[in-house]
Amino acid sequence: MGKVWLVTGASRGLGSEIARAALDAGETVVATARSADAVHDAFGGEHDRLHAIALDITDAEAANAVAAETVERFGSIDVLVNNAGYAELGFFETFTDAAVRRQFEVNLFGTMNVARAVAPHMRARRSGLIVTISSVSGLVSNAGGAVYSASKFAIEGWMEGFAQELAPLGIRSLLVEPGMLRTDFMDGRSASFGSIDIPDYAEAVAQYRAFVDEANGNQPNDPKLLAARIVALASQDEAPSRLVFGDDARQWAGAKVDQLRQDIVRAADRG
Ligand code: NJP
Repeated sequence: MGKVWLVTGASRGLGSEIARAALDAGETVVATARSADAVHDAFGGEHDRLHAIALDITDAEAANAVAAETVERFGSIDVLVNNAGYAELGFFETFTDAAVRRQFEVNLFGTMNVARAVAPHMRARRSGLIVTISSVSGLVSNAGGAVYSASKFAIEGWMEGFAQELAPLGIRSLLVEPGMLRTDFMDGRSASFGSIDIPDYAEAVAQYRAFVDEANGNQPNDPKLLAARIVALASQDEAPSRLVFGDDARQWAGAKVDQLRQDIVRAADRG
């Protein structure tokens, strides 16, 4: 038996591609989403080394139960892929407080729930890899992405520190910052949009919605390629701790780094 992978958000998009790539590499995969049937549908039914379990990542007890069941059945969790997430898209003031909290409940606290459930099992074996699907929006924010970016910046800050706490215990971390991937991410099946009309933003919001509609289904990056990279990196002993994926992501992240460097130098010049 190869390694044991636990993947969240494996019913669609990047998560299902990662699960598929891991299966193709001979690994055992516990694939989760809010409905186990949705996972089975994504894989066209049963597969020897695929085990579908329902997990809403906002349910901490369910996350503990899935981690315990995985270890009991397969002996370990070697790779956790904390992938499940979605986007609240639109201008900040067009969101209710409840929508902003929902974004954090899933993207940040849900992701923490799963890490908290899995880390004790990895610590006990002094080994494991936690792959966290962040976003280039965890490094760079733009008009229309403030709420989503806030949740992904939070993931970056949390995971950057947590990774240093885990490293001495033999557990590695890979933070993944993709650019735009061709998944359901921008589709009404996944994304939510701000619901409050504010005339001051009306024109800019309409332009932003047109950009999202245009981009939906035409994103430049193939999730299969990213999934293959993640599976390849997981098999290396000296894998990098970050993967900025896609020309768009590398360009945005590079511009942000340049801007930060300039800001730091300018601030120093002013004493
Ligand atoms: O999106 P999509 P992606 N509990 O919508 C699951 C990040 N990212 O594959 O609805 C458990 O095709 C959902 O399952 P379900 C992004 O932020 C993307 O692109 O239950 N699962 C489905 O399997 C996210 O972290 C882009 O059937 C929950 C999956 O999440 C990751 O990539 C760019 C759930 C979403 O599939 C995967 O998103 C970027 C919950 N509460 C980062 N809520 C991009 N696509 O452009 C949702 O930089 N799911």
